[in-house]
Amino acid sequence: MNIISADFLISASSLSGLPEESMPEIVFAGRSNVGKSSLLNSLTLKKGLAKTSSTPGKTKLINYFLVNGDLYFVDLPGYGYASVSHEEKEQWGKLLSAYIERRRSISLVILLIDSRHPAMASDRAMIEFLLHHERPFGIVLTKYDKLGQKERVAVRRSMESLSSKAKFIVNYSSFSGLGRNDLLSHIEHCIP
Ligand SMILES: Nc1nc2c(ncn2[C@@H]2O[C@H](COP(=O)(O)OP(=O)(O)OP(=O)(O)O)[C@@H](O)[C@H]2O)c(=O)[nH]1
Ligand SMILES: [Mg+2]
Repeated sequence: MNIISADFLISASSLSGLPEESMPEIVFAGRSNVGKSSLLNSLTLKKGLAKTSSTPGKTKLINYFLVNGDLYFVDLPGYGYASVSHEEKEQWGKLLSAYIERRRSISLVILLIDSRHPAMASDRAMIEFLLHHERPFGIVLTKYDKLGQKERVAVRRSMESLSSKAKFIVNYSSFSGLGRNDLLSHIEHCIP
């Protein structure tokens, strides 16, 4: 698919603040600081579209972007961020799970996993959650530009067990654009 337009639509802090379920949604989920907002900017070729930061916990709300006038990209706050309070974590965990469980218009969840730390417990829990709720998901291995040759082999190996469960696994770098075309074509195939 080509992205012709991408514009910020709305930020929501609860399910009641979400837009009507009138368009397919592509959701970007993953641990805090994994590169969700950067990936959104790189996919849309719009640098400042989603706010990014080297400090984890930058995205705090569910952010909707209208793409090509007929679908939503949804940027989620990250999970697994150590420095927030227990209550905040619990509150966000509830919102995240309720969103993924109940939102019927989700066409695809793109789960971002840091290619340098591929088998973290919180990511595995997220995969179990998606499988349990029968949500179609694909995996993007982020920050691939940071990997050396040995790490590339290691990450491929640790992803092998998931390759039958995920719709796709894409190696990605928001800095170089590696994986961009690949991911866009996967997204296109998941839009009803
Ligand atoms: N080397 C490299 N760094 C990246 C890449 N993508 C993101 N980063 C860096 O990782 C940090 C976090 O990026 P964000 O896009 O803000 O991450 P996020 O997942 O949206 O984070 P939260 O909103 O806090 O959950 C920033 O310092 C980015 O510059 C990448 O492909 N390569
Ligand atoms: Mg973010």
